[in-house]
Amino acid sequence: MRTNLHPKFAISIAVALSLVISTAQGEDVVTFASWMATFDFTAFPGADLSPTGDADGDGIANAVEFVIGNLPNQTKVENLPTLTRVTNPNVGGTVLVGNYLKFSYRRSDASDDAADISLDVAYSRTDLAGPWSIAGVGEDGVELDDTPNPEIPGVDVAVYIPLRSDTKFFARLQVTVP
Ligand SMILES: [Ca+2]
Ligand SMILES: [Ca+2]
Repeated sequence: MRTNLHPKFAISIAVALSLVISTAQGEDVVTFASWMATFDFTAFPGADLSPTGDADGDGIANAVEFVIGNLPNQTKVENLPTLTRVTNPNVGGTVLVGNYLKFSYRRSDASDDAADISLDVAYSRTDLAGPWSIAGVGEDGVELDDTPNPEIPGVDVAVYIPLRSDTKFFARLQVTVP
């Protein structure tokens, strides 16, 4: 997805979803697998129920559906992260002076509780191929805000990354599952 938000500045932005598989093992009761087990997949015989699988064929991997509060057995493209350009954003009562890229995504409480799901926001000022930086609050001027979203239930997270002399900017949500 690439959108020219402000042609005057010729900023091009892109949002991507990526999935990283690691060998770490979680021990909490809530896991990706236990979440998947709560859904009926009879409408999708032979569906790939793994974290990287896309059981309902909507292009969103099962683990990402978990994170953003979507349904892994409903073929619907919705609630994807967004990236917008903002100026002097008010973040939790503090005005951040200057131009920022605001990366917004949904985080379900269930996925936050799951021991085997971790999440990073990564961004690149260079290219979709990277190098990617992991957004950390207070690092590189990055700030974060979140507000409850009872619909998921979970939170809507906004990550603010200062815009420098960038002509391109890319951000992505990285979901890591064992
Ligand atoms: Ca899917
Ligand atoms: Ca879905």
